[in-house]
Amino acid sequence: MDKIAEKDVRVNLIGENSTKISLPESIIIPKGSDSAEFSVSVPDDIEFDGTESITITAYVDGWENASAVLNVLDNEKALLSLDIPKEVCENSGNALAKVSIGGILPYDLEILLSTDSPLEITVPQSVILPKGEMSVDFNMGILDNHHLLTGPEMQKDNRHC
Ligand SMILES: [Ca+2]
Ligand SMILES: [Ca+2]
Repeated sequence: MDKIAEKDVRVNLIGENSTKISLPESIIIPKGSDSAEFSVSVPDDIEFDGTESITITAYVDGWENASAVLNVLDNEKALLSLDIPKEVCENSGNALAKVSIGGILPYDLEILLSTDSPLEITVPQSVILPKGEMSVDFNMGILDNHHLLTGPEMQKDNRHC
């Protein structure tokens, strides 16, 4: 306010997007004061939703409204993580694997997969992570190549199934 309140003044507050922030419905500017503080709480969600600009409006009946914009930044990180068994037997046929993201998306996400040993392990070219999900399972094919390691490779790791 540009002058001191002569009596308590109730100021109504409206946030444009009530799912991103919550704030008191109203605050009181006490008599003899020209301002009052209020706090805005910002819940942590799990959606990849980017920065949202939220207009907060303060109004008192018969007065001119005041508005200000608050930018709420997203804290979800664009990271993938992959869960696969640490070891599998050559003849085990297949193994379950899982790829996860650190939040949820409002659309299906195609995740591309590849392996550097296509003669030993096959993976689908891609998997679809459905919207709203944080992970998707897929099968890795484990191929039996009938090769026996010899020489230095044999000494490096000679465990068997
Ligand atoms: Ca979050
Ligand atoms: Ca978010």
